[in-house]
Amino acid sequence: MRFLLAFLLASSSLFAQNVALSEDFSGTTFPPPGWSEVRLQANNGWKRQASTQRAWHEDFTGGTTENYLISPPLDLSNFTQAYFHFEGETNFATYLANHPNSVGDGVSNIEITTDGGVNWTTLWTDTSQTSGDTYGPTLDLSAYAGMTNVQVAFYFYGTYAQEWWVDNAIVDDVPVPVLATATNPSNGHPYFLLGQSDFNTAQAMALSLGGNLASVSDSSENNWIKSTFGNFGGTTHELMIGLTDRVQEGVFEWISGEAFSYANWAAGEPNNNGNEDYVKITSNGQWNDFNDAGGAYGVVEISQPMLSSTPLLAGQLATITVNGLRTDSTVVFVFSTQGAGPTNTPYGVMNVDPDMISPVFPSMNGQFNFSTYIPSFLSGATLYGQAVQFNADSTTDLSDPMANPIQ
Ligand SMILES: [Ca+2]
Ligand SMILES: [Ca+2]
Ligand SMILES: [Ca+2]
Ligand SMILES: [Ca+2]
Repeated sequence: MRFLLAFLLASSSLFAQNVALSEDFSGTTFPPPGWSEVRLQANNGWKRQASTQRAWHEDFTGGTTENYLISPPLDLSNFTQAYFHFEGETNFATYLANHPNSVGDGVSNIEITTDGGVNWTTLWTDTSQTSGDTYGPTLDLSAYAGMTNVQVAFYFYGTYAQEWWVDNAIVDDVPVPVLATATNPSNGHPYFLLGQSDFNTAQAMALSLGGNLASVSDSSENNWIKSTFGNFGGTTHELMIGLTDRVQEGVFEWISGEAFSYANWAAGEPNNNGNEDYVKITSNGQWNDFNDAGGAYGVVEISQPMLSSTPLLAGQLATITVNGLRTDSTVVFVFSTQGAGPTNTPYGVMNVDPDMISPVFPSMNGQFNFSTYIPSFLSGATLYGQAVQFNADSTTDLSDPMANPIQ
């Protein structure tokens, strides 16, 4: 059975992620445009620390200080779920009121309002035990999805107080944010830096982006990842890669399935100290196995294009998406309802029995998608498909074949 897919609409976007707020405090204006500060007690206040490019509330010994650093009003009306991510560091933790050895009355909160600051709800409070603690929590704002005029704030209170740095305040609709993206010129692969999370959360996000946590196959790739993402935002980050020995202790495997050969362990590592089954690139580029309970910055690598579709319903529109495309490539799709192939085509041996080859589309920013009408007479058939990426260096990459039922 032959049919033509009608290419009704082609569009591209870098992420499926919707972002309502993204502030890295790299601009010299403070508070940043749209942000505001409310000083309930006149003493001291929020400022920007230029050396670390973060928002900063110093400790203060001259009395009581109480200040809100407040985001612009956020429109979450198109969100069905929402999350607030930020990064923080606490100094003088014993001045927090809830510290077990507290010597102060300090409070550091994340608070939220929907009425311009008349009423605030506390979402998170700083429970740091140790000075110099860094953390990267994700707070579920899904109760506020669908609303407008949502504002989040960093609230600081204290007398002889703690010191607090905050950075990378993001409101989006994914449980771990994408902080940065870059393409490695030596292999053409797109990479993404994720916010802090455990391994499984980061890998789930990697899959949704069309890739895996990164597989590092040589020193060139290791050095590129370290130099590209290791100092993101002006602060040093250790980077979680896709290597784990959680299946069998001491047997490390790439989560992508690539063969494990290259390694760059630091002296004495991996030591499985306690139980360490995940791996991060440390500040000098060498690797350490670690326990992911505290979260880490994951690095995602997209090694080949991935083809997917929304549910295929006869007589309705469906959206077909290719993720993981190089920015220098063009792409074609081959489709069939006749079988899985293999078949020789002008584009190589395809795992479809082709009766339709799409026009050549440019790939843009790693992802390409289009909508197509599924004729009603195809109900019960299977749509076989595969994408071919043509790279500027004359190489080609085939996506995994798709075989999706038409309902
Ligand atoms: Ca920053
Ligand atoms: Ca790789
Ligand atoms: Ca281990
Ligand atoms: Ca270790």
